[in-house]
Amino acid sequence: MKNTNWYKDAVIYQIYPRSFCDSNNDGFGDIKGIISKLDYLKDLGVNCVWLSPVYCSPQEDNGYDISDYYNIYSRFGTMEDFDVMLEEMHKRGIRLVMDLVVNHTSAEHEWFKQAISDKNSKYRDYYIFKEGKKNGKKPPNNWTGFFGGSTWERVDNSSEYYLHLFAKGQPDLNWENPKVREEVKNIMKFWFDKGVDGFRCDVITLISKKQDFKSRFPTLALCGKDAFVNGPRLHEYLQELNNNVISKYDVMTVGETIFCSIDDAKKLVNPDRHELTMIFNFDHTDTDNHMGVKYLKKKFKVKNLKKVIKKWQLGLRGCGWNSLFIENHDQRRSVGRFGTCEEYRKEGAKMLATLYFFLQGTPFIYEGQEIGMTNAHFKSIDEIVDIEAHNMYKMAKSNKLLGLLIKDSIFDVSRDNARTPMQWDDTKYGGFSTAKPWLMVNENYKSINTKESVKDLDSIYHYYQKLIKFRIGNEIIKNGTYEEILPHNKNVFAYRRSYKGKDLFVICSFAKKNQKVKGLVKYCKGNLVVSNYKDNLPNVLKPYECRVYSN
Ligand code: TEU
Repeated sequence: MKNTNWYKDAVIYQIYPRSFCDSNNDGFGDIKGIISKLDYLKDLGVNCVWLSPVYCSPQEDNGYDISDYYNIYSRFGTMEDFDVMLEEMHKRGIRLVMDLVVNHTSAEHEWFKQAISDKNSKYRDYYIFKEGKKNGKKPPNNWTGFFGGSTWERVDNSSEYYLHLFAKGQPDLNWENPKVREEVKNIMKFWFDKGVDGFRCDVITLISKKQDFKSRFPTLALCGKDAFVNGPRLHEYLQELNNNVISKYDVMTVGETIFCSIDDAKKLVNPDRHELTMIFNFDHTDTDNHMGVKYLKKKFKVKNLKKVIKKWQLGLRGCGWNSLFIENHDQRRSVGRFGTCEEYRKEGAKMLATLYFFLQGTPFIYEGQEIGMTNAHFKSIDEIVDIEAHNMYKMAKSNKLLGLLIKDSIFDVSRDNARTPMQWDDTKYGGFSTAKPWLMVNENYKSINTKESVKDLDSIYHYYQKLIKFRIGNEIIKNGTYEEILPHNKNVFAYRRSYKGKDLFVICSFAKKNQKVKGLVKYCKGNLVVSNYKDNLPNVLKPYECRVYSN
């Protein structure tokens, strides 16, 4: 099947179904709710949706723990609802990318139920069971997982353990087993045959594990990481999926690849290698934490962001395609992050939007980002639902050192900051539902909501609409070179995109106050494409000011 590279002109909107829109007022978002907002997405201008998991799941990790890959979780709706949603999306020229979570299943999946109840089950080898040490009193090794704690759970009445890099309810699949790979191919074919346009592949670089399963030198977090990140057979597995399934459809795949170097990425997204279309790398979202662990906060510096953006813009040029994002369901909101503040919410949100929307790659917008939704400022752990934050909270309480390191960041960086219900209007629960939602609504919904944003022509919503319109089909943004300008200015991030003699100058200030920028006028020539201020001073940038000139 000829791949039309449609993703190069895509602007993708991520929907977190639990928090988007509740049509049957049970306090939980659903598919009919999504259908009711498709015209809103059409008007915004996006032409593709990434839908976080809607499959059957006990929801221990909000759907990233799947118990049946071929059916829809009842609180989200039915397969009929799904088919209507897909048809209504395609009618509006909106493609659909689903979430493929196949590093692990739910412990409620029939495969795992049989695997754990019968040592001789054919499904036992679908997972990773290992003999524990000291007759099972101790786990097979000292690996530690993404939600904290050991990656091993002991099997009842046995000296064996099973591997789970995330929650106990998310046992890892054994990709060494060709039957497991066949299962994954069948799942992908099922949804592609339904007309789905692609997959976001959850923690896809964890599927291959080094088979020694030996303990590693102890580390503060993710001990054993070298054994389960970018494992030895990763590329072989991805090429098998691509050759057998993905290449047969005009679809895209975006892999979630934590701890991924540029060299790793080149292997993963080089079209000649037939693996993935693009990846999500987290170098830019790790500019305000230590070791890629969001709970170990670090002061954000513009120079670090400049460095990683330049690395990826130049590094993948001609050998791969970047994804571009500043928010998702695992990251706290960008307003108040990356050097911005809530005092300048509008200016800061528009500046960050401008910064990443003129880069080469496919931009993603996370639900609520287009209206500048903010973090929730949780005051107690009881307000939080996310398993990761609860685990961190327990660990901080039981481990003094860890407590010292992370206790003040848990509420700030918790993933639930991104998962508060979508704010549609100023009615109760922000118009998300008429029933009490599964997670608290951000108390600022009366002033920050889509109804207000659509009415206010100077809103962040209309600014994104303008950026999307300008960028789709723009050859300079799509194919132009990337060159940093004003590299030494520690408060200004600026770059030039050039293509066939045409330029775009993108200038973004990260300063909370006016700042004189020597040599700025040199770049302020041609048409002013966008700015987050109505009037601009020659050599001065106002707080979080951004401008784009084309000539
Ligand atoms: O996230 C993987 C992942 O890297 C995040 O868990 C991240 O490491 C974590 O938030 C660090 O703080 C994917 C999904 O996006 C996430 O929602 C799931 O919880 C996870 O995989 C397991 O499926």
